[in-house]
Amino acid sequence: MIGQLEQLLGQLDELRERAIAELGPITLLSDLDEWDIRYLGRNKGELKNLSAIMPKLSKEERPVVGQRINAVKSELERQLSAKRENLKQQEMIAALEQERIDVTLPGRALPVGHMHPISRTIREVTQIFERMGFSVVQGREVETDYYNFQALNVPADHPARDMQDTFWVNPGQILLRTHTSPMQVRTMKETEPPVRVVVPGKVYRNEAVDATHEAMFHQIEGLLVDEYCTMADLKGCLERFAQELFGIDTKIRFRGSYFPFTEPSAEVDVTCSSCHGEGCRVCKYSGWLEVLGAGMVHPKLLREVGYDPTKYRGFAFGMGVERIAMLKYGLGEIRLFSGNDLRFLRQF
Ligand code: FA5
Repeated sequence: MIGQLEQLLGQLDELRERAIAELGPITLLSDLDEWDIRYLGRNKGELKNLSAIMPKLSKEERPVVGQRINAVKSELERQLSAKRENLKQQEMIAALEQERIDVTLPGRALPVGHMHPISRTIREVTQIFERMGFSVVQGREVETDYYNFQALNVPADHPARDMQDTFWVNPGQILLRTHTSPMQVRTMKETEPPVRVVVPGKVYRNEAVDATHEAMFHQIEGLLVDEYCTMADLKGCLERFAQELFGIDTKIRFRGSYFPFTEPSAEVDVTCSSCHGEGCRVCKYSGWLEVLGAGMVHPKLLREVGYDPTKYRGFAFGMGVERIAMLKYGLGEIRLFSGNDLRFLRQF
């Protein structure tokens, strides 16, 4: 029996030596798991197999073997956990080394976009009017014949329709708005006076495109209705606008004109911002540039929307944003704005 005990203890020592010797060269956590199962596994681990002999031992031998088994087990578990810790550490160091960020490298510059010159002009213009107490409202690009023409005092057979060639969606009924003026009628129908709005947006005209004409362009409509409102207020308001946008020494000039929805009507010129009124190529040596159409709201419109024309008066104006931007940036070609040429756009 003594011989069997000695042999068993010897086997335990041998197992311990072998396990520790195998543990040393392991470099992968997956191999470590295999080692764990082989020696310390609960079902078929080598230590478990040797423990199976316990019931066959005598009462005296059992504690001796039991203690040795426990000692070997604790030793192996301790070594396993130390090795696991060590491998994890090494893996982390390797990962850190591989993913190292060199904070001294110069950054990669990302291309930064900016606002389109037309959006910028719209923002500048509307902000000027906002400072004067106007609110900004948006209209619709697809309009009815009623709002685009009829309600603006342009009946079906009116020659003024020829002034704005129309893209029809449904001929005679639905169209792409030819100006932002339909919003005069819509706004007045929706609100009680006093009214003070500006309306920026796209408009469409079926006309030949050239250096100063586009088939799709932007307008900004202005409308003010109140009990006391005169042509002098319109003039003061537009003069203030022109001076804020083009410079304090800018002057404006009214020339008599005709729009069916204003009476009286005017074309408004500003002193050329290129030559300050001296005369140059941009203003065709006149010193003046036309920027918008304007006038006092026609009493027919006031009646149409249910306002009392004996109590209320209003003024309205409509400007072409592209034309304003051309003046502001000294450009002679309107098509540059819609050409999407980055060499042009990057200059703003
Ligand atoms: C109108 O569209 C009127 N609704 C303006 C108005 C509003 C008058 C309120 C009175 C009261 P007109 O067709 O002139 O008017 O156009 C106004 C501005 O739009 C012009 O002064 C010009 O700056 C611009 N414009 C007109 N046609 C074109 C075009 N094809 N391409 C670019 N800009 C244009």
